[in-house]
Amino acid sequence: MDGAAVDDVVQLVQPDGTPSDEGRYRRDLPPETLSWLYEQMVLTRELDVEFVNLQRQGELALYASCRGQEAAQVGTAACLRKTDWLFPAYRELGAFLTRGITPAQMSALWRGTWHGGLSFTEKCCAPFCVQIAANGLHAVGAAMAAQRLQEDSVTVAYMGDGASSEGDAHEALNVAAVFRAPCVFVVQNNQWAISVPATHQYAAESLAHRAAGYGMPAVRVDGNDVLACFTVMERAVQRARQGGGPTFIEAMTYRMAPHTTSDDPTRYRTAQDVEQWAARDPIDRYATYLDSVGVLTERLAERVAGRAGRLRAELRDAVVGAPDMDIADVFNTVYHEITPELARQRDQLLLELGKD
Ligand SMILES: Cc1ncc(C[n+]2csc(CCOP(=O)(O)OP(=O)(O)O)c2C)c(N)n1
Ligand SMILES: [Mg+2]
Repeated sequence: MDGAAVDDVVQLVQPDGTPSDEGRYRRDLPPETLSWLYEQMVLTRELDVEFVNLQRQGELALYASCRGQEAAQVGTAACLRKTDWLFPAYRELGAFLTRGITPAQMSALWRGTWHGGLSFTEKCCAPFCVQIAANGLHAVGAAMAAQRLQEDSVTVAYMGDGASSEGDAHEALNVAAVFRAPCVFVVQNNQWAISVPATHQYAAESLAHRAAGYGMPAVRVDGNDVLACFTVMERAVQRARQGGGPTFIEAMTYRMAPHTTSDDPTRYRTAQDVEQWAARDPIDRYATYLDSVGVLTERLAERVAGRAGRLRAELRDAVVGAPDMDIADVFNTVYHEITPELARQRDQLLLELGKD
């Protein structure tokens, strides 16, 4: 990618909130965009806290927190067009929110009242993909479809460091590069795949170094620096839109929370490790920077706090007391038209449940 050397990690704002001397990606964004990025990150953090609370109160079956990854997710989703397609995994709350997916839509999967987030497609976002790396293939397929239809939309595959070791990731990356698919791979290297450290995922110098083998440009970015994520992504998206093919972005970040609410990370990582990353918090850093450039006013902080409160309440209202799903939908929505075998299984279950 122009100007980027895979050995560098692109950073525009340092952990203490002061600008870095990075010249290749520097970009003057208008104050509205700067404050919008801040708002999206804070809303993501607040909503994430509410999700965890709801799970702890027994209202959700499970939840996978994105705490610490707000910049990587918001920054990469914020520079897209509404017609560009997102192919998330399961931890992309910041990307979902930036795309306009509602708390009610996001929460239904975690509560088990609806599956996969089929309604996300109205916003050009694929449903959650828990099968790690499978969404990479979907993203490349969709990108190739756009290419053949001569649309200029771009697709984005979100993956983790762990997902990048899967066979599906290899196939997706290879096919994307060979056919110059307009797809950007955003690999959030959050240092962990459940309890497996990222260092066990690659023998290369970094995940991004692998891209050379596919013939694909790669860039490593500070995933806790929202401005760096935004500008690196903007350039990759532009390249894909202009027919230049895919890009591999490795966003260096950290999963601050447990893998999911069922996990206990104290069994495999040290408090010191977590503290070191806490000092690089993406929101604190950006707030310091915004303050120094006069964008973080009291008015903005109040507006964001007000919105956060309303969004948390919206999530809670959508979750608490939500009716159970119609179990027949598990079968009815597999294909456009249900097959005779699935219909037989559905009817048998309904009979057993006394719901026929
Ligand atoms: C194909 C497949 N194999 C195994 C799993 C079990 N699993 C769920 S999450 C996970 C780790 C994923 O780590 P990473 O890709 O780094 O994403 P992160 O959870 O860190 O966001 C695994 C192995 C799965 N969901 N899908
Ligand atoms: Mg990971």
